[in-house]
This record gives sequence, structure tokens and C-alpha cells, in this order.
Amino acid sequence: MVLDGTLRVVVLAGGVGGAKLAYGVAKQVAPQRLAIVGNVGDDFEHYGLHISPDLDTVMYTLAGIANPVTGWGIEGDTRQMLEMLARYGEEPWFGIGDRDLATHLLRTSWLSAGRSLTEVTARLAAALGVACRLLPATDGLLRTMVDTRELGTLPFQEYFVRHRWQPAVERIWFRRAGCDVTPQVRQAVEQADLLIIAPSNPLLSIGPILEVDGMRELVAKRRGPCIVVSPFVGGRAVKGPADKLMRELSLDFSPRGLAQFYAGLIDGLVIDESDASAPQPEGTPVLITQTLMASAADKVRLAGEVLAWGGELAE
Ligand code: FO1
Repeated sequence: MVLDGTLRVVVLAGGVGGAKLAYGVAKQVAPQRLAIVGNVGDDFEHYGLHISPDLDTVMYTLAGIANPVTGWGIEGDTRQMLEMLARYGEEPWFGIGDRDLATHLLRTSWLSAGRSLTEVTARLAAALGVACRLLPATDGLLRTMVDTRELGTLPFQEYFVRHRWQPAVERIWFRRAGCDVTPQVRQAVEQADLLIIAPSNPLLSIGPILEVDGMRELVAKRRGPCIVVSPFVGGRAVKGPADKLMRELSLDFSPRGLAQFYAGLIDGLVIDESDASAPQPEGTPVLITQTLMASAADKVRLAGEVLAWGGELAE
């Protein structure tokens, strides 16, 4: 297969790290040939609003309006609503900006009018000028739950944001109901020449995508290559709790451990130069490069390398 822009690509992405690579891919793949499958395990209800943080992080990033410092939320957004909540005596632990609030209001309103999360996400993304498909992994219920030693079971955002992922984790599990792969995701994955697993947290972002009923089989039976980009640099998570979690759950996330986590699904692993001397996988080809994406140029360069490698693996 020649990389002449005819490559049909699907990216599995979680939050900030996944959104960065998705941005780089979207700069090089024609929008009608690109679908981003987003994690819904972080979704939660907050003051009656249905919030989909990872879908919004990818959407804002692809739309070019994401907060460049945090990676989530809208650049330049204000916090008047949060300040008013505090005035009422609330402890506004989840930082919803005033512009960001419009996203949650519309999503909640459209969902309660009977529209699917897939339809809602497509309408919001299109309105922001996002040309490629942004597809929730499922329209059903699949929520990441975290069992912690000190505080018992916490819904994901309570663990991640309210308690700043400090409580030691004993187990991650999923509250689920009717969480099938959507027809849109099935079609995109089946038709994809290349599947990219973005550098998102394997347990908290990619795991919940693969947990969707039918997703793991769908990914495993594809004929085209699947490449995973490691979210670790120098054995550490670039952002968030990934490495702390691995230690708490005594999981090995060296390149060898990461390849084992995705065993049966991947044809290639992309790691950072700083992990070249860590234990390497047997039998899975490894591309060693710079995976830290600090600038837009980094995102485009890394995505270009992954796309080119994918093109070769698909030969
Ligand atoms: N992450 C935080 O660490 N603190 C926040 O206050 C916060 C608010 C927030 C608001 C909207 C949104 O779409 C995402 C937000 N996130 C926040 C990120 C969110 O917790 C994601 O789940 C993480 O990025 C993990 O993927």
C-alpha cells in the first residue's frame, strides 16, 4: 500500500496524550479517511449534566481550541460559573469553564431528547469544524470504577480529579450496561488499513475502549496492522497516573510489558529513545523515536512516522 493519502486510519484515543497524536494524524490523513474512537469510561453525571471529558478533549484539540497548558478544556475559558458555585458553598472540584459548559448543556439536552452519544458528538464536533469522524467507543453505559485502599470504590473522575489520583489503587473495573460497539465504530475499524492505539493510559483510557462488548475481537481479527504508541517516556507517564498505577497493580510497563498488555492485538510498538535500554518485547517490531509531543510540530512528526511505518507494515 502506498502512503498517498489513501490510507484509511482509525485512532483509539483517550484524553490528553491520545488527543495530541490524533491531532498530528488529522494533519496528514484526509478527514473522510480518518476516524478517532474515543473513550467514554471517564464519562459521568455532574450537577445533572452528562460530561464526556475524553471525547471533549479530543474534540477541542482537533478543533484547535484546547487549553494548551492543561490539554483539556477550552483555551482562554473563564470560571465565573465555578466561582458562583463556590459562592453557594459548593466545592467545585471539577473545573468546568464557562464556554465548556455549553458543550455539557447541549450534550445533556440532546441525549435527553433521545439522540445517541454518537449523534451528539458528531453534531458538536462538526459545529467546531472538526472534519474527521469522532466516534464514542459505545453509546451504552461503560464507566471506569477504581477500588482504592483508603476511600473504597470511586467513580473515575472522583479518583482522577477530586482526589488527584493519589489514593492507592487496588483494582480497576467497569460499570457496564448495553455497551456494544456502535455500527459506526465497527465499520470504521473493519475498513481501516491502519489502526493506531494512541499514547493514552493503557488501563484507564485504552482499556475501557477495548472493554466495549465486541471491540477486542473486532480489533484482533483485522487484517491490517495495528500500532501502539507507548504513553511512557523514560519508564514514566508523561502525564497522569499511568506509572503510579502500574506499580500499585504490579504491572510491568516496560516496552516488553506494554506489548504483553496488548498481546494479540498489535503488530508494532513505538517507544521513546529513553526506553531503548528497557526490556524489549520478543516478536513485536519496535520503532524507537522521540515520542514526547511538546509542540504541534512534534505531534505531526510523530504521527507521520507512525503512518509511514504503518504503511510499510501493511505491505
Ligand atoms: N482534569 C483535571 O485534572 N482537573 C479538572 O478540573 C478537569 C476538568 C475537566 C473539565 C472538562 C473536561 O473535558 C476535562 C477535564 N479534566 C480535568 C480532564 C479529565 O479529568 C479527563 O478525564 C482526564 O484528562 C483523563 O483523561
